Amino acid sequence: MSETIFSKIIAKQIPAKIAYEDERYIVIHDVNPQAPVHVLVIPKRAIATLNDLQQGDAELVGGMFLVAAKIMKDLGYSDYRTVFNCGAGAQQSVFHIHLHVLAGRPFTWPPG
Ligand code: DGP
Repeated sequence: MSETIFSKIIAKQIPAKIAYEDERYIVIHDVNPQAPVHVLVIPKRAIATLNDLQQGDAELVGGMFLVAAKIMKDLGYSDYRTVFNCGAGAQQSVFHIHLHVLAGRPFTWPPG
C-alpha cells in the first residue's frame, strides 16, 4: 500500500509526540486533538482501512484496544471514547488504520 504520514512517523522520518511504543504498535498524540487527551493507537503493520482486514488480523486489532486501555489506565482515565473512522465518508483521512482514544471531557451520544 502507499506510504502515509503514519508510516513516516513509525519510521521516525517525521516527529510525533509518542505516548507508547512496542514492537507492534505506536501511540501518538493527535496533532489536532478533539479532547484534552486524544491519542491514536496505530499498528506498525500498515492496513489501509477496516475493510482491508483479514481473519488473521483479529489479534492485532484486538491488541489495539488492550493498548488503549493500558494508556488510559496509565493516564488515570476510566471513561473515554474510542473511534475507528472507516472510509472518507466517515472522515478517515489517513489510510493506515488507527484507533482514536479521547478522554478528559464529557462525551455526548450520538457522536456528530
Ligand atoms: P482520521 O481522520 O480518522 O483518519 O484521523 C487521522 C488523525 O491523524 C487526525 O485526527 C489528525 C491526525 N494526524 C494527521 N497527521 C498527523 C501528524 O502528522 N501527526 C500527528 N500526531 N497526528 C496527525
